[in-house]
Amino acid sequence: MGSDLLRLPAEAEPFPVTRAEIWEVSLPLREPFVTGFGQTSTRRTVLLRLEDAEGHAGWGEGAALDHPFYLPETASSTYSVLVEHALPLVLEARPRSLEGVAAALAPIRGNNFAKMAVEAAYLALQAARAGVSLAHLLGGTASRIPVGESIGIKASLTETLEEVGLRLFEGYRRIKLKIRPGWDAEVVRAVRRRFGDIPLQVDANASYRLDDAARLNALDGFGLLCIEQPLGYDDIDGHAVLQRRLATPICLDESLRSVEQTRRALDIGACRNVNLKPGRVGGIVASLTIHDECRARSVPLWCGGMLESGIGRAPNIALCSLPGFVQPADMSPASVLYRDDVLDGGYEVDSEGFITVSHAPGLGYRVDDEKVRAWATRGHVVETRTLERRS
Ligand code: OSB
Ligand code: MG
Repeated sequence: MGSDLLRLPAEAEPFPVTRAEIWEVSLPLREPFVTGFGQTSTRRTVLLRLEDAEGHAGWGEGAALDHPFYLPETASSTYSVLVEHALPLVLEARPRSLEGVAAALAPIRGNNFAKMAVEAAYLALQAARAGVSLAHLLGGTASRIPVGESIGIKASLTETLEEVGLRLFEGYRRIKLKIRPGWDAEVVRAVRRRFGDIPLQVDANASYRLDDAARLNALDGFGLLCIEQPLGYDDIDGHAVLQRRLATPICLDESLRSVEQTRRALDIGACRNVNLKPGRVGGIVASLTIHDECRARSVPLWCGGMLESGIGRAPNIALCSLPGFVQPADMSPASVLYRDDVLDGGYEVDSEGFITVSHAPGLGYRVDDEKVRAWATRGHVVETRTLERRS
């Protein structure tokens, strides 16, 4: 299991956690994010903080959305699974490695965002203890990663063109337009007319049916990098049929929730391009395996986003420094999505459209604990030394 790139010591100390905090926080989204699955207007997310006896801390995020319209998991289900199952399992198993954490969580079916929170917090804690960065632990090599913007469905073409123009001016290296039946060829045509041959792709978030193939064929003439998740969230086979009828590469997002599903989709030609979200596939170990698989097959791989807080984006940026990530990531900084972030400082996108990979130890960014507490809608603390629990 896992990748030979991982630089964690194979036999570290058994799970060195003396205190764990789970927080559900409500982030101040600047504007509702509209997609083929509907509108996301509030952004609760779940944060996990693991602390060791020396006071080192590691943060992770379980970035399911507030609602079950993207995938079945929600912020609420992630919170309960973490409190009731995921955290107790790792505290009981006391794994000594990231692979051990993944193995301890394996009895939990699905609930991938909750698993990612635990793996990410564990990795950040180990990085803090070793005084190294997440990118170093993962064996990343790139010092900066290219970024694209994912632009939600707007009230008008004018608003869309304004936002595309702004992001291109700021340096973003690729534009992704959210589409759905009725908001597709027209918006793509308008963007091509105004901005010419820019790197452009679309994301349908499972809002089409195979019967709409003609409608999707209309997009073939625009030279798109890919069409992301046109069909049902669970429909790998349908995408294989559709891909044979489309010239544009299909990229899967919702349908790839495990290593096995990713292999199957690639084996049967359901996609030619992979959007990897570590939370969607159940963690960092699964992400490393998918990375290696895509690299071995020369499949273009890129990192998607879940409108995470900076805590959730940090391990994703570190992963993007691995050589298999060849296309820009959906990784707009918190300053674009939120009025404020739980990170103190965080990261920005430079004028050439890159994020500099953090080489600071641990998570790589300073978490503002006061903001976490101020935005918390609920929390759960476990002190493992005394086994005292309170809610
Ligand atoms: O389909 O890629 C998606 C956000 C939430 C849920 C699903 C998706 C998205 C995005 C936003 O496209 C990308 C980002 O986090 O910046
Ligand atoms: Mg998507």
